[in-house]
Amino acid sequence: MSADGFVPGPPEGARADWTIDQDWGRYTPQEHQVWVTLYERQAALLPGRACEAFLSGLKALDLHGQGIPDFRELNARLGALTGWTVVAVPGLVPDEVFFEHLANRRFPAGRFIRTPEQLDYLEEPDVFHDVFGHVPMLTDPTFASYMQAYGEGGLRAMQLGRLHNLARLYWYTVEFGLIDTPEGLRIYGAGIVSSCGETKFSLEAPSPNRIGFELIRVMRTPYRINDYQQVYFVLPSLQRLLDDTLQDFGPVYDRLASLEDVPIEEVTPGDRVFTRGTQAYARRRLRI
Ligand code: HBI
Ligand code: FE
Repeated sequence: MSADGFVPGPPEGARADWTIDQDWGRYTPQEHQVWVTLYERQAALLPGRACEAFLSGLKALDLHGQGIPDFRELNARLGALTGWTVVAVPGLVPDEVFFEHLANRRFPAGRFIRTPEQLDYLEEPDVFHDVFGHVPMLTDPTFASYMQAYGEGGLRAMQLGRLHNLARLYWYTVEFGLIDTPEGLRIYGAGIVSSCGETKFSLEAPSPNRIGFELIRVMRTPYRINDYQQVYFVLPSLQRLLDDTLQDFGPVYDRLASLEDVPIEEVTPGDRVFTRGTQAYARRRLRI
């Protein structure tokens, strides 16, 4: 519930948990074509850039370029692998509803798909961002457990008034996370793998900082939602993310209470620096 405990009711036609039927038969050929266009663009870019877990998840789920997946088929494969299922929702759902689904291994995916005019950016997560971006990683048992732990933690963070810190953890891992591998940095964040421009920018641009993942450091770092990131945090392994999240967050929140936020473009003395960025892109875009 939000600060005053109020959770808005579901929109017209949605169930109490905000889910709707995907009703796959109702998608038009034009909508399927948008998926094909986006899929083919990303499928050409991601080998050598996305991490192994993402690429093998894409294959295991048989997510292909023929059109928007039917969640019934998708869930038969995904459910057999890690017990996760994808549920259709009209769009963003209240935090509490979102966490409740994650805690029960249900991933809420927007049913709608962006228009051809919105290929490169859209405000709200659509079925391509959610299913192509988020779902392949849910085939990895470690990441699947992290996402459920995150949901459980989210409900607790709301009660403790620490949601803004936990949302940063989600943002800098689930949405925009990088992982270190013997072959170099690779992408696992959904916001990156579903974006043509940011797939290249996150790994190759000299502008952003790339800093080793550290839980408190991430939770102290604000983010901007409508442009490429100024900092990317790099995991040593997916196991590290799960291990750090399975601890009791009480002491974490206590430590955060005594620490200031870290300015988004800053590199701090304790950081493990992979790239000290120029911030030239951000300066140009934000005129900072
Ligand atoms: N709802 N459908 C949907 N998808 C999201 O990714 C989502 C959400 N509601 C809240 C939310 N994400 C963020 O506040 C997370 O940080 C919790
Ligand atoms: Fe997302």
